Amino acid sequence: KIIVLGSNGQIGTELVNALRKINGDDNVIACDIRRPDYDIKNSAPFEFVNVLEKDVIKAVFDKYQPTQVYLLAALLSATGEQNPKLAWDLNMNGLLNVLDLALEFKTKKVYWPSSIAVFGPSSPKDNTPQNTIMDPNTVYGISKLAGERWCEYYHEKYGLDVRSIRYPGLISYKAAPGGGTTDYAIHIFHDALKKGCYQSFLNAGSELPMMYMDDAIRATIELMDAPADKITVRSSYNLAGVSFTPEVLAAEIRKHIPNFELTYGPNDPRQKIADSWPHSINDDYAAKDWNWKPEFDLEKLTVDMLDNLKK
Ligand code: VAH
Repeated sequence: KIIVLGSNGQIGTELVNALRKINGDDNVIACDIRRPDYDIKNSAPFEFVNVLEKDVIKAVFDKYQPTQVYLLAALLSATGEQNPKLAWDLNMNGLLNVLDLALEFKTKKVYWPSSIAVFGPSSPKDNTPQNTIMDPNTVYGISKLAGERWCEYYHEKYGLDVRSIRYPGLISYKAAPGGGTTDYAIHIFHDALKKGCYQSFLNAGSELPMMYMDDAIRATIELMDAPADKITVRSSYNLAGVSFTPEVLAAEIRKHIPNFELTYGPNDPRQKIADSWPHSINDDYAAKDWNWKPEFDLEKLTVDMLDNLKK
């Protein structure tokens, strides 16, 4: 059995589908604090779980005896800044609860997502290496960096097989993103189709590392399927997809919606967050250790987003 905590979120929604296709519906237990938008009585297994309530997670572990656990419940960068203590509590104690239970129940593999938000103003901006200066200045980034250290610690000290990826900003059409700095790259597609224009909260030239959700899900499953002795990074793997600015994304959208207009809003707190992050990521370790290769470039992801949102 596989447990997915945070199953209703932007990543969880698609990861649960992908894992169910591979492992069968009943073998993947979706868990979230919120009710999903489908009928849970007649669906594949769903459990209400708040990752801060260890006894509740423990009851779920006890019921299903999972071989794998994915912990996706978290507060993202922009929401985290509005409630720093809650972000720290949820992102950190949620992780520690799951790591402890995975040890107790001898869970074979644990997955936990990190983010390129672990980098900060002093990190190199271009082709940011796996190992470099890391001085995140958002509570989200601080919690992800601390979480990476804990993952490596549980691996070194207790032999727990925990694996992680530093996701770039993720672009998808199925579930809404939850309060991140990279969310503009999703809203822009919705508004382009609906209104023909979009007001960006980031500047024209804000280049950020991004990735299409299909690539992110495939990367996650490929990392989890890789033989343990190939995994040389036990904190979290750098992963690169495609890097672009709002301006460049708008130009790509205009190839399909020629009159699309992009304007820029008044100064937004998310600009400062974006300014502290890398422009592009070096993912040589992922390529070497488990053959990572992205499939979606800007052209391909733009076509796929527009096609699917039109439906
Ligand atoms: C955020 N999407 O914007 C997240 C992310 C790379 C950024 O982790 O907060």
